[in-house]
Amino acid sequence: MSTPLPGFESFGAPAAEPTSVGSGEGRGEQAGVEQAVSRATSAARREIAPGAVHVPGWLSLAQQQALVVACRNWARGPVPIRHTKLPNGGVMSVQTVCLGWHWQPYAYTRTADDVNGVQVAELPSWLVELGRTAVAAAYQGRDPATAAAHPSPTHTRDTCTPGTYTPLAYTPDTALINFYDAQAKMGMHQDKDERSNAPVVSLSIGDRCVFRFGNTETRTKPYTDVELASGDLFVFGGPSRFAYHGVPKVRPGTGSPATGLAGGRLNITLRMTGLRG
Ligand SMILES: O=C(O)CCC(=O)C(=O)O
Repeated sequence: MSTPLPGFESFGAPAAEPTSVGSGEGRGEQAGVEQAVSRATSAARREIAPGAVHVPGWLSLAQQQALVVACRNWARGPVPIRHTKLPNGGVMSVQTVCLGWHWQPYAYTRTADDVNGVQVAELPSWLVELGRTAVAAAYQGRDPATAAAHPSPTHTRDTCTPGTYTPLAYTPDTALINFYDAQAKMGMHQDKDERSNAPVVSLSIGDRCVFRFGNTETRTKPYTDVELASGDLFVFGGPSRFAYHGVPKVRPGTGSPATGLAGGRLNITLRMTGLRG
């Protein structure tokens, strides 16, 4: 197993892996979903753009703690967390580890050919379930502003036809786990290596950040700067699925060590790749 990167140690101390974070306080899956949806109803849920929803404080502290533990374990292997190399020779300041499918610019593979050639860890069913709950909470059971439907993972953004969106059909098959130290940032980009237009679910833990959410045409204005704090959920789908977005700034020292994260920011995005094999 390789040595963790500098900054990763501030990710916290090792602990046992959770079996589930999807059901909140352990009262069963349905109770967990209802609880998470109603938390979203009572929270200041805000639609940033059609199909792009910010739900502050959506994850409970226990869920954040469990996710930190799980992410720390995944960061160790089988594919260790690393700074992704870009085709232009640059290196991303964010450190990333993937589940289900490995992302490297600009494709998904099962093995991490740019790291150690090993197959990435599976995406656990509890994380799939959490993603499903997140989509239900963000959209409150409604079609995300006439979003294009994605009835099955085999439908691509090119073949999808508009229709009714059902959060239950949401079955993410990859997670990108990003760790930001105080200096890390992410430039404006589109998530467009997936062959599905299913929403992207984003969970934040640790330091606050400025999350810049833009438009589908250009990296520049108009955009909205959203403060993402620990426990926040952000879902973008429908007309916003291919909007440019990025993280221009992390606010060091603004997270609570109670999450298990001594410093930095953890972001987990769940996606449907639409890939097979
Ligand atoms: O860290 C974030 O909030 C955004 C992450 C992101 O844009 C990505 O992984 O593509």
